[in-house]
Amino acid sequence: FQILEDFPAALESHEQLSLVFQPRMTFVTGEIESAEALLRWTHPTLGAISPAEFIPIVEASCYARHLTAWVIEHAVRHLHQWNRLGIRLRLSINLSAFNLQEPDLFDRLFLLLRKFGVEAGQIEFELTETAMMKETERALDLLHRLTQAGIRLAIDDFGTGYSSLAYMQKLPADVVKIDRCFIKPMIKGEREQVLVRSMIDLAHSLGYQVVAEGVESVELRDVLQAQGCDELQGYWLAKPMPGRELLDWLTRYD
Ligand code: G
Ligand code: G
Ligand code: MN
Ligand code: NA
Repeated sequence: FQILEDFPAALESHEQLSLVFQPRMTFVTGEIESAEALLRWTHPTLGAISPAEFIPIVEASCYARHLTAWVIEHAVRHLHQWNRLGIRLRLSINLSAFNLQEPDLFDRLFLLLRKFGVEAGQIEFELTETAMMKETERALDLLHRLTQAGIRLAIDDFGTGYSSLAYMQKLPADVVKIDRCFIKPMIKGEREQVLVRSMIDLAHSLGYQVVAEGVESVELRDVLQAQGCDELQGYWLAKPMPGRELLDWLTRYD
């Protein structure tokens, strides 16, 4: 089995690829305002293939733009359905550095938004620091056009990549997602907590909202709330789930 040989068929099939959604909670209100869309691949003979395995391979290939186009289209279709049910959510979509080089990503996105009656503010793109720092004129230009058009940008896996603080100041992002490798160790002690508190303060002072990723316990939730973190995502709140389950989950959550 070779990922790049089988992926084109997955793109064409209506059964193999799917999205799951992991909700995000706002601390001050307790409300669920957004969810992260995550891609899943169920191979016809091999079953579930780990995204950590196939996504990096597909992303480094000529299918990177097809993968992202598939995810964006299906995310927008879900938002359209939920809007019609009166459920207003924002979806976070992961992009890779390669996607920032696509000349038509912006136009295709806005065609879809118009077609499905979804507002720009209902879309957030997540990019790792390293992807954002691939500072080509074209990438920066796209990021600026997206934010000016009302799309939100999040810096994903914050703290794990190549981050230049000088450069961070220039990025047109709205949100910083602190990577779960900083969150989990906070149960160990003071130093680990001070580190995260400093990251939150730094992000706030640069004007970003802060999301903590990988929150798995109520103890961590309490510490992060006391530290002034804005939003939380993680197994303590909910695991990623299919769209139908998310609707049931939201009803129970209310
Ligand atoms: O879904 P899971 O948490 O197992 O994801 C594993 C990795 O795959 C994460 O780094 C996540 O960001 C990435 N990932 C999941 N879905 C997508 C997607 O639609 N596009 C891209 N580029 N990455 C994704
Ligand atoms: O790189 P990115 O942040 O996009 O990765 C998202 C991945 O993190 C998804 O694969 C999701 O399944 C995983 N994830 C989400 N919440 C938790 C959590 O609380 N603990 C762990 N270990 N993984 C999580
Ligand atoms: Mn992400
Ligand atoms: Na992340």
